[in-house]
Amino acid sequence: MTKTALITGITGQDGSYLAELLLEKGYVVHGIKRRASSFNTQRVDHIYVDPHVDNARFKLHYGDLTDTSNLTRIMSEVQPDEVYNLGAQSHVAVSFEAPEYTADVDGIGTLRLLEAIRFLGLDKKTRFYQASTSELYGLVQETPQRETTPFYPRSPYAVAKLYSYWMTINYREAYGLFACNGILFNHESPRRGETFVTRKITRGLAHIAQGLEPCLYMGNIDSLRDWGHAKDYVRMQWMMLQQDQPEDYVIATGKQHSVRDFINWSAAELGLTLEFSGEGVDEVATVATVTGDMAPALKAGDVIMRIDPRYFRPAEVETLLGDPSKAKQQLGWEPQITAQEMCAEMVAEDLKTARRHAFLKENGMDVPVAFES
Ligand code: NDP
Ligand code: GDR
Repeated sequence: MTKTALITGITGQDGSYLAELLLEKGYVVHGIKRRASSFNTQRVDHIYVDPHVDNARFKLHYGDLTDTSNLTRIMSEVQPDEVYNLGAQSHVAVSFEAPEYTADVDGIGTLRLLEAIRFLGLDKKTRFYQASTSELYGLVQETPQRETTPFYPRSPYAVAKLYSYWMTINYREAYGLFACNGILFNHESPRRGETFVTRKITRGLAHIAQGLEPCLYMGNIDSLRDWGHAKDYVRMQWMMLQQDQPEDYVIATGKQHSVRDFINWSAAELGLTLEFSGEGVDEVATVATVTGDMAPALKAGDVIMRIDPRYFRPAEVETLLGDPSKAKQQLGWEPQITAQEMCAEMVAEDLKTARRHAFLKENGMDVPVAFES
């Protein structure tokens, strides 16, 4: 029987990969997109189906996680077998700037969906996936972090997500809802938002290599993360909802790297070696050698990274490392793509765009401005 899924956050990184996966599996996929003053569906445009086509299996609805009646109406119309709650104000640094909005979307938004399922009497039919996060561990209490590790959130984002984590469990225990938390560690891809650290680096260095930007300004480059590929992680989101019993799972690679490592890998993909010198806010990265033709704008001695304290966070999560043993043992899930392979893919994609922009610039045409991130 054809299954129907509803995805919040379908226009985001994970939403777009998950929609692809579910369409491949024969699902009818409904997604909630926000109204914006300009187009915001770039990540799903390639799977968009004209609504005038008969039996279209992909449908977008205008909506917002802050709007209870809208969510309830969509849920009632769609009658989903599976709900994937991926929508969120997902930027940790921004959550310090907009804590109340973040709480509303990332915390109460989840409650609104859970209540809609209950209110509509869908609790026996609809399975629910909550996008929980390694940010719950924050100031880590145990390494590596697993499903039983105590939480210590360090940002308004993480505190809001903690509320959603417990609400998901509460609806499971109180109403027997099939509801799961995926506690996902950082995952990236060429579709990653431009202001998250990995994409900021791959996009920034590709632009610098092509002479489109002078320098990358970074925050805490000693921060340690367990980075995986979003494609691997959305597979696990689906797998969690196919089990006999709802449970929560850590999804991670079990390997940790620094932001500095990621800068070095990205540089290497562009044929560059770097030297780091100076300390703290005075640290810089200078080009040591250039090989190949990927960085025509650079020569040895160019400074391509500086520290800008504006990118330090009021409370930082210094280190995260996940233990995905439960996912491996119970579901047979293992990541297929390493962090370094993912970095190579991201640089290659960003270099293509940067080369296109460099060509336009050389020929006197307008190049999209890279706003600060
Ligand atoms: P993105 O930031 O790429 O996507 C977030 C999505 O949520 C976008 O579609 C966005 O819409 C939508 N959204 C934002 N605010 C609202 C709102 N008020 N109402 C409805 N939709 C909204 O995130 P990712 O794809 O990377 O992450 C998916 C989920 O997983 C998020 O909940 C995130 O917090 C969580 N997570 C992510 C991890 C990661 O490393 N990527 C790790 C752990 C958890 P728009 O396109 O219009 O902005
Ligand atoms: P994170 O991801 O906060 O872990 O949240 P992000 O890529 O933003 O930061 C990772 C680490 O890099 C450090 N950093 C910088 N970060 C950004 N964005 N910009 C910089 O210039 C910079 N310099 C250093 C950060 O301080 C941090 O330590 C992501 C999001 O996807 C969340 O939604 C998700 O829940 C978690 O991953 C798991």
